[in-house]
Amino acid sequence: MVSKGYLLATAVVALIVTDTAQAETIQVTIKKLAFAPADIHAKVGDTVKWVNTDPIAHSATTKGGWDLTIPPNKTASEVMKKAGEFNYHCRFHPNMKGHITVAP
Ligand SMILES: [Cu+2]
Repeated sequence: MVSKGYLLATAVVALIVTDTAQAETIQVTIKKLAFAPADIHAKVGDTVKWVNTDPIAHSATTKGGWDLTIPPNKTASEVMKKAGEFNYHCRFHPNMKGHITVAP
């Protein structure tokens, strides 16, 4: 006889597994001193991955938050932990700007 408690626990585990499987990686390419796309949408738990195709280093920097240096021809990733609207820029090239909307 399978208890109701067991069935509930199984359902909860299934939900968690499904949720994890939905986390996505969103790629932003850095090319010729620009983030492309410059405006992206993510959910909490998603990873944003910057791919630097330039021969020089860049960063993805947000005030009071993450600050990633992305060396030439390398990548850097950050998991989005907070919902909200985030402007970011490149520390080395203040004209390089991006925006991320993170849904809960
Ligand atoms: Cu830069």
